Amino acid sequence: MSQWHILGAGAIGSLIAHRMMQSNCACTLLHHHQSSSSGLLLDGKTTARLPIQSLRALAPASIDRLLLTTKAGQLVDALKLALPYLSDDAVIACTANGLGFEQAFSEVLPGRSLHRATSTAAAFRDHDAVVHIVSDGITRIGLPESSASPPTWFSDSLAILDGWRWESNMQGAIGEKFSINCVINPLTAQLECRNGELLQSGAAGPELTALCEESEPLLNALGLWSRQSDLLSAATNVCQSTAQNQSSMLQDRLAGRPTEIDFLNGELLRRAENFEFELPLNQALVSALR
Ligand code: KPL
Repeated sequence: MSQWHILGAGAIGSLIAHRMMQSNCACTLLHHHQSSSSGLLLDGKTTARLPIQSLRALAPASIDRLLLTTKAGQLVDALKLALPYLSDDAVIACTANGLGFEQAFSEVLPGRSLHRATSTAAAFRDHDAVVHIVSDGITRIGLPESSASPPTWFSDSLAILDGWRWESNMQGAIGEKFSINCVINPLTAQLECRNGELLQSGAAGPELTALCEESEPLLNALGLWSRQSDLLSAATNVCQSTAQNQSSMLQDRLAGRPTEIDFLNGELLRRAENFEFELPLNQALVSALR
């Protein structure tokens, strides 16, 4: 079994590295800082110390499997830093939310595939940089441009982890996650509320209802939201099942980090240019959160 290298020691990267290490799945958590260090992680009542190696300490061409766990905005820069350490046929995957970085990826690595992973895992990093695991959720990984069956590198490593599934319709999974993230994340970031606070007496509140009504026709036209159920019911279900969570965009905003708005509603507005939809709520959210 070859080794996974996880680049990005934030909440999701630390969670995945921790689970791999617990499952004896060979893995190294990396950051791009000069020297190696360690991070603290709270898994229920158990505290773990995670070794974090410096990317620069690796030998050239020594990465066979790279999982980029940075946010969308840092993904291409992280990939560029990792380039000298990638073997010729390295598998590359990322967990970032959103769309719109595919072109930049292809410019850095022409002709190579970027596997995508979408996750319902919830974890956050507190003010003291301690990562807290809230839930492992389900993580689907696959190749957007093909419906290939699980490759060996999935079956012999990631498949061992609880909640990891190979997704043969990754394009659909990305569109679904993108649509949900476009309606929940910016509202929670703007209103500074937990996901459950977008609901009123268990049903969708006015902001969530209005944003779903505005966005769904465009998401449908773009082929991104193709589920039978309407977007509002699906978003309401996610808010119910993740009621206590702070969305990733709210976490970024509260921590003063750049948000993923450009890769969510910003990208939606870019893709809307050929259509005639009125999108005032999306426009206002992008201006407020950019
Ligand atoms: O994916 C999420 C995120 O916060 O990015 C949701 C589904 C909204 C859960 O918080």
